[in-house]
Amino acid sequence: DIKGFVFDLDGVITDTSVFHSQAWRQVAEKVGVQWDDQLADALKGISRMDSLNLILKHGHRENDFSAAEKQALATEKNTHYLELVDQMTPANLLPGIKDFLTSLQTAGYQLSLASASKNSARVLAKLGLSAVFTKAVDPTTLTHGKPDPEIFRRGAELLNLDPAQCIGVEDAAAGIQSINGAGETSIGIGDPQVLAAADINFKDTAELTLANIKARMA
Ligand code: G16
Ligand code: MG
Repeated sequence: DIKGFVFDLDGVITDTSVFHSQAWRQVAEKVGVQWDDQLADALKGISRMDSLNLILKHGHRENDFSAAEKQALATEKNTHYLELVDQMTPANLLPGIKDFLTSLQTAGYQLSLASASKNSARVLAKLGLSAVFTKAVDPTTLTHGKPDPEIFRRGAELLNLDPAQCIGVEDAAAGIQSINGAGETSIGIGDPQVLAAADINFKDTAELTLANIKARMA
């Protein structure tokens, strides 16, 4: 029986992926790496430094920067990203998310957060969700990021639940892989072709309701 939900943040609860992309694009173009949608998709759910490495590789510039230079580029991205985050309000919640979270709490499900973002506490506060997600995996304590199962396994542990008792919700292919590897039921939000590995697919967050989930699990 399902007793808990482990949520990704960016792209599921709010669309910070647009802000991440905007901030990364500026850095990519500054170092002469051409931006495209496929690159933007590949960065979803990936840690900050892994994202930078992927961008540099995409432009065949992976050997052109020292560790210190890379750190400076990552910091520059984050500064720009936080300027965008600080303009967020509860209006930035994706469609249906507020009602879905309330319905889960009312039905007695436990909730935790499995976001790769070091800024998730700040984003949650902006969205008015700090009290809803009192349990969040600290990404700085992870050995491996998504697609490794560690982060979603830890999300279940925070709830004192077995992974089989949890549903993980994700918008990124790397995240679905992490949920599946952890042994949880995976819900993919977005393009079902990109998220073909998910147990259940919804095209957007408006479809995310307990009734729809139960219908798909039956
Ligand atoms: C998110 C985003 C990623 C981002 C990562 C790290 O993961 O999807 O694109 O690179 O967080 O973010 P930060 O630079 O804020 O630490 P998730 O797991 O919430 O989708
Ligand atoms: Mg995400």
